[in-house]
Amino acid sequence: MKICVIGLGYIGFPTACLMAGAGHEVVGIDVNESVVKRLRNGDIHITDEDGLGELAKSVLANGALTVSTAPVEADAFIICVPTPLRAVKLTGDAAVANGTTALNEVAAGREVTEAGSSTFVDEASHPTVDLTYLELAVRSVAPFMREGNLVAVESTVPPGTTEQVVLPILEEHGWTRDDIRLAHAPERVIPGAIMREMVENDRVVGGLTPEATAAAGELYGSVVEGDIFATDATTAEFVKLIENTYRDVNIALANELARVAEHLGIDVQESIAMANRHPRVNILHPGPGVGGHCIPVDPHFIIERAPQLTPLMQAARAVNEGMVDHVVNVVNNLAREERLRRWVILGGAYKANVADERNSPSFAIARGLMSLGLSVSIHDPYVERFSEPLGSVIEGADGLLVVTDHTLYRELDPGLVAQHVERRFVVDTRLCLDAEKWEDHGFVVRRLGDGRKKTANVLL
Ligand code: SAJ
Repeated sequence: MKICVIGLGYIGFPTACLMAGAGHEVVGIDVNESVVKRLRNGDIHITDEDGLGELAKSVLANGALTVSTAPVEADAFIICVPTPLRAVKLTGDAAVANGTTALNEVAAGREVTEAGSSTFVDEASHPTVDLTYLELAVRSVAPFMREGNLVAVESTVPPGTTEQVVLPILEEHGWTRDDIRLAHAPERVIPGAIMREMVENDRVVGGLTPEATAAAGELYGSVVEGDIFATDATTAEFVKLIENTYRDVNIALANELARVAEHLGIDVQESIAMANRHPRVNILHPGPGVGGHCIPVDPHFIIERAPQLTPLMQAARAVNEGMVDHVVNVVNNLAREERLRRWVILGGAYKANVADERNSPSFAIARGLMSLGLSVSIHDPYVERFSEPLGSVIEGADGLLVVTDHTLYRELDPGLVAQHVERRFVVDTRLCLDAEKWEDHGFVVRRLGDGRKKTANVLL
């Protein structure tokens, strides 16, 4: 089968490689000319996913995967472009509009205002999906389509988007839902283990017609070893969103418990570990906030469709976003008490052992600390611009703040660190350091959610 994959990012590129490795003829499309140029030279632009580099090099070398900046005719089009958030200012009637209205307004190109990822949901302003890239992608492939072609939308979208936004664009080009195959086929792979999960995970596919669902199931069946579950497009969209929303709410519970534990003089890590020994309890880990391009974003795609019906999801978002301020306060209080001016944040990536820094809490924390007059540097072995040798970055530091639990930091030798720093203070927001070991080397260790030590004045 000839497949055109639109968008060669963290999802589209591995998908293109796997499809090419499975014997399909694949053309990968990206509007970013430098990515296309690099790939044409065999230079793989995503370097932190095990197994991707080898496969990519081989399918590019044998011609199973070619890359271009413009679509070509194909049997199937897989769309993997970003669907970020932006805020729509709602006024008058629109302020009480339900999600359908908001979605349609965005789809119709209504004027919007830019918003950062940390926008709070309130009555006047809901962060909503920005479907610009998806719309452009669909418009770009429409002229290359033939009857019976499959369009599989992988991008995460609010429920109803495939039917209410994608289909109308194709209809403008003369297609109906019956003479093409249009489906939503959400990805659900975890960054850091994409190549394994893309093959092993179960998959949900939902078409606008039974024929579209079957066509999508057949396409993904050629690379997926997990089970493929068939449904309608809107359910498939919803399933994807509730997976990430479940995780966001669970992490918010852990974060709220961390703050309660600080207040009550309890250690949250020990408490959660014990509670999780119950056969039906699985509380996730507290931390400095929820980063990445999925979990902090996806709940908003449900919230925007049903703002009045989602107080729990909105509260979870606010709790997780509030962790940045909490960490800033903890560090600031400690810094004032102990006169610690020079801080080094360990970790710029949004989570352990990846290079992805999108929506990482590190930057919001760094900005918060700098606005309070502290000096801040960031180190990260995975993020090129922060990857100077750790020893030189922490040289003369007064305090270390662990924001990302990279294995390198978990395994740091406090004895070696002590040789570089000026003062021995460390704040661990990931609960990933062996506190006793660090204390043995003379460090004062502050751990998120640890209220047992007499640090309430510092932590609250
Ligand atoms: N985090 C915590 N505590 C935890 C787990 C995570 O604070 O216990 C933080 C992480 O540090 C990170 C953020 O949450 O900042 C998100 O990380 P993650 O590992 O939970 O998830 P992602 O964003 O890397 O990938 C998620 C996955 N979704 C689920 O596990 C339900 C993945 O399967 C999805 O495919 C992906 O979103 C996506 O593309 O939607």
